[in-house]
Amino acid sequence: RGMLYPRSSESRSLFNLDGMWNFRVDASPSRNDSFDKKWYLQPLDKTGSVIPMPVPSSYNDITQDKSIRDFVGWAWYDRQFYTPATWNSQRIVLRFGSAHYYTIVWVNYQEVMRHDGGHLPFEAEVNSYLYFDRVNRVTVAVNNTLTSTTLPPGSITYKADPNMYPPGYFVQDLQMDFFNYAGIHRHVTLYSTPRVYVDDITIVTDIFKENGIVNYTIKTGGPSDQISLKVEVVDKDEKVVASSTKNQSSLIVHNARYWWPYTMNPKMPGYMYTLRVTLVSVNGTDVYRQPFGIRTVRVLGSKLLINQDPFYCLGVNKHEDFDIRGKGLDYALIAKDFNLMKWLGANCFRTSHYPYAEELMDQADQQGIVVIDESPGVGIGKISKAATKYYKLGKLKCSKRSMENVYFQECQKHQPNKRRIKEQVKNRKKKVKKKMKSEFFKRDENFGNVSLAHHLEVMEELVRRDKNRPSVIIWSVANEPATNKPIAEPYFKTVLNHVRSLDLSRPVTFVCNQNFNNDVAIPYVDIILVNRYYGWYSDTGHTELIQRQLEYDFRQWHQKYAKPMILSEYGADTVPGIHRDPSFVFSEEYQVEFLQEYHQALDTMRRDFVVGEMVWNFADFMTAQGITRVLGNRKGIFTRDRQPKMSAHVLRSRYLNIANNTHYS
Ligand code: E9O
Repeated sequence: RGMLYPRSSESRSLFNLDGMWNFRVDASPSRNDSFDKKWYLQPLDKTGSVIPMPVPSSYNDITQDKSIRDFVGWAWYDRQFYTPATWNSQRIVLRFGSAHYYTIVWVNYQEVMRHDGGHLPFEAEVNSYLYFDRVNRVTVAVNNTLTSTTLPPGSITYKADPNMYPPGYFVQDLQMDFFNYAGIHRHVTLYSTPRVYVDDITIVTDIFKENGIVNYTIKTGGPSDQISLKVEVVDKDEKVVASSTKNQSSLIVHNARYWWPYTMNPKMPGYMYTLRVTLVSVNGTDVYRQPFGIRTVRVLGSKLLINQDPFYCLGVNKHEDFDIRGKGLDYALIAKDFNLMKWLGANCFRTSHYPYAEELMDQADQQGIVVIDESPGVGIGKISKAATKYYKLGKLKCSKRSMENVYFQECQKHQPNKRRIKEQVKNRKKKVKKKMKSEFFKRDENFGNVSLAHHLEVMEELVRRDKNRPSVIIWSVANEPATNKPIAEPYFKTVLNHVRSLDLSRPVTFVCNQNFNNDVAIPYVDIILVNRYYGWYSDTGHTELIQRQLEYDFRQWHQKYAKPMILSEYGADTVPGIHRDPSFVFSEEYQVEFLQEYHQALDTMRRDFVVGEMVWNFADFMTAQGITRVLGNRKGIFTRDRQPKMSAHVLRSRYLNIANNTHYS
């Protein structure tokens, strides 16, 4: 089945179910009362007291109730609606743009679908559940619990100590550095199509001299009537420039306008054609208009080429994150962020660390901004640094401090006895070793068959949704997985190759924060994306080391793999308004100096094998509560409310300067 974006046409109508829904969480100790008591068989307000909840929005920051903000478990929504009587003879589909994460949907108290995973759309035909002569009710239960087999993965820890915690007390541990916003995050749409309909369209383009080649495949759905097709490529002036009557063909567009990132073609960026598909059957006519662009992406040697020209990514990493609505779709925010990206001179963003709203992706297509499209595979198998180090060294150095401790304790009790001290140190080492070892293998379930199967499914859903977008130039299957573990190799080989089997027209990768000599999955990527934090998480404060360390690191990667590279993250937490000269961590001066050191290093490699740089992060964003995060992650070059820090001006002059001095053929 396809997952075309719902678009109105002469044969299709849309009816938006956004608005205020009834809402209530199941906070019962078992988190399962709602199912035991069958809330889905009655109006939600009959099960207890409900509150109004906006859709789309995360529910977390809407109320004054901490237990809703931090809720883990089933959240329930319902609302009523009427089905237009004129749709009676049509096929009617109920579609969710996304809900986080596991969702069950009922229409008129009958289950119509389930979906596993946030960030991606799901839909079902609902004709047989709908009334046309009275009111309908849609009920949604959505569960945000993250476990070892969800994407993103997480874990639930029960607190056993009865002196410290009440019975059944548990916490949700995250393996990601952003707030676990939940709810119905995107549009809920009821739409109609004819009974025989256009189900899916796949378009892959190529270029040959001044011509565009449009390879397409169309799938139809519904009763297998005799059908006839008309497939037309329509340009921006509504002119038909190529056409066919086949469900699969290769069309030539003479003198095609290529789709370009706006930095490569400021006069005509993001040129989009439409594939107009007209399906005629005895059941009526369906018309669907699929936007697309004519362009190619290729990795050649150490270069990344768009339409055969080298592309340098002047990028930002983003989040779907804003005050009050959390991860809820917000058109004003989308427009503002694209204006800020243009102001900055950015030509690329990564959908860190999950697929973004289709309405946002549309803007990337139309405005000529390139996208690295990432799955929700963030923090897979994530383990502590110490555990990694232990595994790598195969032995454990007992710290001087703990030796001193043993010695000190010994002295208290007896005359210092060398043999006994040695024994004690040995025992201590053994204990720590055991703990470290169990720590290292702790998250291995993230690489198990259940996780793998789900990851493959998610990649299928992502590719199905975004395959026709010219802006998407790279698929990223994960962020910072524990690819220093041997168990990660078969897992990532399978995921990466699976994506290639779905789409051969784009490079495939994951975003890596491991070392050039211990990463087991990098051999399977087309382009190497590395996150680095020299001068922040290591050698904190020592900006003078950044150039040396980054250059050494990147040259090693390149020597070993000879693939193009992107610095996919680098950044420093910065509190706006804090100034220090000389620079000091968290000050605006530090962020500026930090970025500039990275830029100097990048400039020695960017004409060579480095094909892009992406600052972490575009804007400050919310995280879980923790002692290293003061109201969230502050590595934004913009504040959470989208005002520039000093660093934004610095990055802007760099990006504009590079874009203006890069000449494309
Ligand atoms: C992922 C992103 O979601 N990368 C993180 C970002 C951060 O600001 C986070 O928000 O923390 C950086 C990971 C860096 C790990 C470096 C460990 C080095 C220890 C010496």
